[in-house]
Amino acid sequence: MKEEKQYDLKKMRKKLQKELDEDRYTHTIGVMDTAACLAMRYGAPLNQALVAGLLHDCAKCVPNDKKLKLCKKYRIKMTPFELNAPFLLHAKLGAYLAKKEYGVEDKEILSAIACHTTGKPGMSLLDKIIFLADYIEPGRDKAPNLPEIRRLAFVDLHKALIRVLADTLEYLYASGQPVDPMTQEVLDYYLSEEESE
Ligand code: DGI
Ligand code: FE
Ligand code: FE
Repeated sequence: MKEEKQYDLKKMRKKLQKELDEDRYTHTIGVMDTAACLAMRYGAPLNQALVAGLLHDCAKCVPNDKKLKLCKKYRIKMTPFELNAPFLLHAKLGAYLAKKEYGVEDKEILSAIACHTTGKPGMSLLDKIIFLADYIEPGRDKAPNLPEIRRLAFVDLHKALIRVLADTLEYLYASGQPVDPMTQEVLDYYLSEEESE
């Protein structure tokens, strides 16, 4: 078996704490711990889950105009939707910063960070773990059905993923927020995957 790369999590945490406000940092630690639990449950590499969980929101506290500026500067591909909803860019920009500022080269970790907000079709196990951990970490309290989804996440990862995608879309439509076509595409992808099983 390939040996897992050891990251200096303590050093990463220190650096990250300077970039995030207190609530976001607390959320981040919740995601890191929850991702580790899910990795234990589903047999994903623990170190990847810890690092991806820790860094998934590393670009969250960058002001939106600066997110756009940095994405342009670093030639990160932006969709027309993201240009109008730059808060979504914290995921892609976060993956870039994880590499540039925190020295993470692992493409699987960078992918999980990049797709943690909308998801993407064909997510890896690690992508799914970070996506779910972000939604169910202990500090979250606003989403509906949290107790059920928290339980489901440890029983059936796939079903939990579909619930989170469906609930997120329902919330966005109900509250009149614009929906990234990617968010809808991902739910459709996983629903059709379920049908073909
Ligand atoms: O960064 P976090 O707050 O931890 O969580 P996140 O990265 O999942 O971002 C959360 C928000 O992103 C949540 O309120 C739902 C929202 N979101 C996901 N897909 C879309 C979206 N918001 C809009 N407007 N459109 C989307 O398609
Ligand atoms: Fe996020
Ligand atoms: Fe988050």
